[in-house]
Amino acid sequence: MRTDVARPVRLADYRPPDYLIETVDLTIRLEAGNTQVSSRLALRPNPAGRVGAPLILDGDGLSGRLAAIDGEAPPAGSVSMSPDALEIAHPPQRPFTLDIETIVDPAANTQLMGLYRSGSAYCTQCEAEGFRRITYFLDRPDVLSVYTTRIEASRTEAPVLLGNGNLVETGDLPDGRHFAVWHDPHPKPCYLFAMVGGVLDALKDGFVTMSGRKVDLAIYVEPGKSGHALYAMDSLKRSMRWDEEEFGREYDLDVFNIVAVSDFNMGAMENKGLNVFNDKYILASPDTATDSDYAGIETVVAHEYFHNWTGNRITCRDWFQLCLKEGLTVFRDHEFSADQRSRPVQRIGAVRNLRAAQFPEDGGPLAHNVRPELYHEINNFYTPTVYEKGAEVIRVLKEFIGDDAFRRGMDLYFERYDGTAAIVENFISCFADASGRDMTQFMRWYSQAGTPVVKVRETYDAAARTYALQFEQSCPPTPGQIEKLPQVIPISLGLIAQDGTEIALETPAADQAGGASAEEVARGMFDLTAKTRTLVFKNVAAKPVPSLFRGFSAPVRLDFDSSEEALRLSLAYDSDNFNRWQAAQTYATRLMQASVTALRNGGRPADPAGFCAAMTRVGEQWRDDPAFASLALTLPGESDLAREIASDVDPSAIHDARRALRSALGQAQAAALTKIHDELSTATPFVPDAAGAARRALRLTALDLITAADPDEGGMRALKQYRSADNMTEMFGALSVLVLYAPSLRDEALEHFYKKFETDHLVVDKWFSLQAMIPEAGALDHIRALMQHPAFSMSNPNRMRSLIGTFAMANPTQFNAADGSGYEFMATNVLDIDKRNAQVAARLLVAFRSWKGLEPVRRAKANAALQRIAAANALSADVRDIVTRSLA
Ligand code: 0A1
Ligand code: ZN
Repeated sequence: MRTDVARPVRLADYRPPDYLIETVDLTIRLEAGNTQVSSRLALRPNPAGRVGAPLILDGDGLSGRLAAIDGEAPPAGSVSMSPDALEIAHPPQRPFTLDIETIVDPAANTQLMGLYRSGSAYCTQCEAEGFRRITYFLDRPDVLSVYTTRIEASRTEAPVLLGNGNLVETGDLPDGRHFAVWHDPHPKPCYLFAMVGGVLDALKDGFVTMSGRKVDLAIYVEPGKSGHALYAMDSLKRSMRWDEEEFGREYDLDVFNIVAVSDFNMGAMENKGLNVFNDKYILASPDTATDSDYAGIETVVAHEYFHNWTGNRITCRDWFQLCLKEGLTVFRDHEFSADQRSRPVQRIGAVRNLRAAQFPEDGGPLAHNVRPELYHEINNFYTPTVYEKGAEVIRVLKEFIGDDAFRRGMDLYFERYDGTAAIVENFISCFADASGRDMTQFMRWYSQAGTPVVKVRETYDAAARTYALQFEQSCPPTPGQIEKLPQVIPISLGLIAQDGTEIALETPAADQAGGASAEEVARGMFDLTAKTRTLVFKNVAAKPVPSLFRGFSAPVRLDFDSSEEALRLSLAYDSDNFNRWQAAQTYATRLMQASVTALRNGGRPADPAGFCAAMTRVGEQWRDDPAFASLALTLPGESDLAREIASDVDPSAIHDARRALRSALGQAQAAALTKIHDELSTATPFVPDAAGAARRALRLTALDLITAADPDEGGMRALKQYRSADNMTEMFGALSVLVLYAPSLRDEALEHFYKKFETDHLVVDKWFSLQAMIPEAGALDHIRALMQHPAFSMSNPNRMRSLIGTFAMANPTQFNAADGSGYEFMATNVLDIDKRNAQVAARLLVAFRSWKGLEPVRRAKANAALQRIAAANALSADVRDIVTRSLA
């Protein structure tokens, strides 16, 4: 294991490599405890590098030897070798070859980086720095090489042998062994290398590209499961078509293979022509996967496929540029999902996720720029900020310059930088050129951490019939960044009249006070670039209700004191569905915040009557848009509320406040909710499309609220639904209600569910995670008991995340138990897991990211748990980095 790297890596220190590697010829002889890797590298000095510099190849825990330089044994003393580096002090200053032999042990690789075993397969994971665990190499993304990979293995142990690129040769070897040779003609960095060998079944299909080329598609899965890959295959073909139609991007190899494995640190990996997936994002059938699992598969398959252009054809110069591929690719997968499903529903989901995962990061000790400038451990920068905020920044860019200039800029980017390792400035320069706009200020989105706040004040002048909106932006300090400068914030807005109609926007001309450009007015999109801006709207007959940041046009917090009446009007009439939903959320948040304060002072929850009345219309009109009704009727979560409260947070008061409002809403809407639950029960065959998912989501929302109001009635309905369900969405939804809110029915239901699905590991993960969420005092004891369950494993990332991760991230009252037991439990487990899998341990530790906002008693306990981790010996670089930054 690599332990703490004392020296941080800084963007400012970037230097081009001194040597380049043109071709890589690998022979990998697979054997569980003893895999031999022979690598022939064709190198040459880099004209942009230092002349005569030593050549230092990266390694990580390797053992092996340098067999030859230019085919000859290296002169004695010319080479030094350690597990972490191979150094040649005076390499030839002309093209030369190196032959390197290493031996690795895939069976003992518990970090799941480099070459490892998962189930019946050997597989690899090289991003970010895993290739150096296979062989010595210039393991940095700006060294692009053409790879040829020969894989040898026992035919029974690994009948399937896969590599990057196209298959060029296969054949038999003595002793029951065989081989396959793969060649990838596209130069790539080593983090995109992959190989797989194993006993796998395949689902095969084909795709004809826009220029008429035929591509063989295959998804490899554990034996017997190929029927569960149909939806992933369908998603892949739709992604390939969409990228052609929307971005003009065509696939560039004869084959595209996906392999699903059950041991994987992250979601999936975009290795060239050979994506490797956590099987959770591939395997689905109606009776084992929920609608949200299906949506996850569609998104992740698309994401990895889209990387072929944004990530692989154009890669990153260095890891500081990670958002160049990740933010852009998330933006592309969001757009894809919006086109495949419902745009507002997708947008609401993405914003919920941003607020739940990225806002807390940006508001706590782990805050960092979308493009960081320093890291100790790059694995810890695969964050919601780089991914989700990175995607929002692309959306801001598109709004700022408009759709046409955005598309022209993308075309320019592909044209100029194809085949290169680029930086964010390269990317942005294409949009500057395409739009003619100065992007200097826009770049602050990459260099300033923290969530900007936009404060808005309104003034209506009845006599002048004018309505003014005054905007003021600010950004809170974040670690190492106290002063912030104004950013480019596009504000999409509309005005709603008291009768619910949309008011046509009219402003003075751009050069007058309160004015705006004709283009801004036409688009309803106004740029806030200075610290403040005032917009004046003319011919406004009566005070309107503003609809601000429609579609969440910028990743900011809005600070605007709208009246309850305005929120009701917006909820009922806003032409922007996102803001209709937002109105319900804002309304509920305010009420619950008032309740939290009251409850902590020994009082009673705030009066919910106005809110409940406003929601009546939503409940009654569910047929118009079941997806919207379901989203609007779902109250903000406990962590949403904690984030809004931000300091002196008391998770148990938050839980009680939310429970009170859920139950009041359930009571007020009882009639409509039971109607919804009854009417939507008519069994329709399960189709995992947006319309079906919306109906099922609404039915579950109704069941949840019915249960909140009347646990007996809810429990009865849930039991009936559980028994009659013909798909996992309805079954697991019902089970969730039974487990979380009907203690007397819980055990029997859990036992039944486990028996029914014990052979399906993805369903068993759900079973563990549901129990980790029980918001009751005994939760932790129950979790400890579950860790002794035969199906639990401390080596499978999904299993650890389903039980331990869910507890920390989705059981706020118990993780934050006032006695500190939840924190201590996490500390113990993080330390234990860190010995085997540093990445998983570090990610679990991120659960403490908001500890500084807790009320004093919990805060002290969380601090103690973090200090205990920090004091431990032999921490991985991953955990050391997170714990140090968390405590700073
Ligand atoms: N590039 C992948 C994410 C990824 C990163 C690191 C990994 O190592 C364990 C695995 C996957 C993506 O964005 O999908
Ligand atoms: Zn990605």
